Amino acid sequence: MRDKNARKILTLCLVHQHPRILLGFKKRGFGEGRWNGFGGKIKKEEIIEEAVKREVYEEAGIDVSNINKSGILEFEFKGNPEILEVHIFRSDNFNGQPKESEEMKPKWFHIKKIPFHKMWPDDKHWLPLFLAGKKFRGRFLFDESDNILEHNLSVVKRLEENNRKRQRK
Ligand code: 6U4
Repeated sequence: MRDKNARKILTLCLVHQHPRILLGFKKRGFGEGRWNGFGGKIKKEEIIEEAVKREVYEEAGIDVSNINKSGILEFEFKGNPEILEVHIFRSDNFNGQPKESEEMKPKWFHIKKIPFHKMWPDDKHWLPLFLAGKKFRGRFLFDESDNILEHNLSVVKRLEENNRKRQRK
């Protein structure tokens, strides 16, 4: 059995106002130099939805009100026992004007012009499901250069909600 302590829960939120999507250019930290949604770690006192809203506000300067969970993905790196469990949320509504933060530079992209070549390599697999309004679960294994070695991804009817229990431990 895998050590549960090696699991890190992260959030990722994408604002999708058809036909555009808001991405942020990560200026520093994990995933630096890539376009991605907004998100990060969950603080001890937070439930996951609070963490989603806080991270979007901190990184893009906007308030997302209605958020819905779209997917749960597990990321692993060969030779590293840590599992990143990323909870992906969508929002189609927000207050404020997206503005650059220390961590991210937000920009709208037409969904036909998503810069997949400058994103995490898994994004081209699951983002089409996200844009189609599907719910999904999956796992990706990367090598040390972030190439995908193995992956599985499936559309699900419902996403199991076991993360709150885990957070409160
Ligand atoms: P801090 O604590 O701010 O320095 P940082 O290194 O910036 O942390 P973190 O942990 O806050 O990063 O957030 C990492 C973000 O990257 C989360 O929103 C989840 C997302 N992420 C991680 N792996 C990803 C992957 N393979 N594909 C993807 N997003 C990923 O699309």
